[in-house]
Amino acid sequence: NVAVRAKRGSPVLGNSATLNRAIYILGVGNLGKLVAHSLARREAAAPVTLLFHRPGLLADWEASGRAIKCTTDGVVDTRRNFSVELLPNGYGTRTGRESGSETQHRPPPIHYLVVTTKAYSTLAALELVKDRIDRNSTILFLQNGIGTTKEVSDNLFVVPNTRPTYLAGICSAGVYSTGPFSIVHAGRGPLAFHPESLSRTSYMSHNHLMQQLVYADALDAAMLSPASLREAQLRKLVVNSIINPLTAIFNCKNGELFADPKNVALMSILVRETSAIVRALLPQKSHPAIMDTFTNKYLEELVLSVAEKTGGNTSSMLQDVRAGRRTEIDYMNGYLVESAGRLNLPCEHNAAIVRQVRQLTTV
Ligand code: KPL
Repeated sequence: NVAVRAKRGSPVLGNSATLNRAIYILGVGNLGKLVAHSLARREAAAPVTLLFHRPGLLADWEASGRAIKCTTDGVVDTRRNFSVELLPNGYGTRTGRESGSETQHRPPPIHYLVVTTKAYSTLAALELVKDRIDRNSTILFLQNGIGTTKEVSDNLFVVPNTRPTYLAGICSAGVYSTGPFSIVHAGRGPLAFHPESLSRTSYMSHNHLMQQLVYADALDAAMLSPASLREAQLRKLVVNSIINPLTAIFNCKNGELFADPKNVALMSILVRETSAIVRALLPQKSHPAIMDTFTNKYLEELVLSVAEKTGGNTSSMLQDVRAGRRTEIDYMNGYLVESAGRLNLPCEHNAAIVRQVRQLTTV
């Protein structure tokens, strides 16, 4: 693998102003909490600020003793070194009156941001902080599915040379919640990222966020080459586009899905259609060893093994359906259908899955 991993303990580059800049976390679900906690547990941790998009989170935060508790292999680790910020619906918090006129606090700029919201909330969430982000900022997108960075560029940071540096990332860690700010890190899984565009701040040696991520041991973070990241994203897309909607449709845990041979047969049909689409989305001239990881057989085995390893999980899509939330189907099978349309490839099965999942929710 072409992972470029910074050596543990190598000197942290950057001046003290850079090192004191906070890393903001937008989307404090399970993954957001894991990233925040992992960054905060380092000895020389960078300041971490949690961005709350609703007052209820602030109440939960207070009730949790203003701490994130993370349990790994039965060992509980509680961290309190966070700042929190409640995002208002527009910026400027009233602080008082001066000479009869109201003064406003300008919220600080955001240099480093990790976005762990649901894929479909990305735009709305980033809209709240976009005025604090500029071309010197770096945003790591860590979400299920594919398509959010394009959406953000098309709608928020429209002018290419004023855009922040985007890090496209994926994370396979298994995390579940045991309380509002209490998580269990149940399965270690790598966090892989790569800058989507090249700018000065895209280089690991210039980028404080990238360095902090790779130094956070619990994250197993590494920068991959663009091709390797794309391959990993597409493999994860195949897994998510099968396990997530099928568990939502059949209303079962991941480990129960393939106990029924009918579902195994359905999975094979979906893998056949999906693998043809993702193979066409792979970087051109992918190495034959990589192509071997996109065969129907390999992908079927991958789906079965993830379903088994995460057997006790309720998939994120089934959780969304049960909670009456919107699902991420548009960024999973929806992305496949859209790509197949462009590439002139068959996608009737994925299209049917998209329709079925949409019918499960009213939002
Ligand atoms: O990523 C997942 C999800 O639920 O979104 C899987 C791998 C299916 C584990 O539950």
